[in-house]
Amino acid sequence: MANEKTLILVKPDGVQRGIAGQVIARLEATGLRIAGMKLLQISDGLAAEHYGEHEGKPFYPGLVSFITSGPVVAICLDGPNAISIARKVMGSTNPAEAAPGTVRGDLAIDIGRNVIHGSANEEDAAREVALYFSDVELVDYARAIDGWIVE
Ligand code: DAT
Ligand code: MG
Repeated sequence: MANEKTLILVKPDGVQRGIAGQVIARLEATGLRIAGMKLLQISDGLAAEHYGEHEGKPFYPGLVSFITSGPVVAICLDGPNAISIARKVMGSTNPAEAAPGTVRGDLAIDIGRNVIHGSANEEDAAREVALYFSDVELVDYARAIDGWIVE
């Protein structure tokens, strides 16, 4: 099992709606470990760095204005297959197609207000974690319960 770190954002809609705790609880309940977490307001510059791959697409201006419209909760999750496990908990990008039981399937209805971001692959995860967290903000620690989560 590959140990990975991934970057999660509870987007401004999730914070404004008061469901950040629910989203975090679903991720925590997988057994993945929270390595870093903070509330911040994303600047235009950080939004452009984060979503550079989408620059030029029709939805890009709306995406940047949305992600900078209020605070987000940034979380770094750590554990075996953290990237794909977090993506599974998130559900498909479009909430209308996201499976029940996923964050987007259960808590959202619009692709432009889909509550959560999660890194898509190892390269994105490394880049995105470094965008939001410095080394000292990422904590490596053991949990007494770890042996009940990973064999
Ligand atoms: P994901 O967030 O699932 O990784 P993505 O990287 O393709 O999806 O897109 C980033 C965000 O941009 C996505 O969460 C919502 C928005 N978005 C993507 N496609 C869109 C579209 N066709 N219309 C409006 N917003 C879109
Ligand atoms: Mg993406």
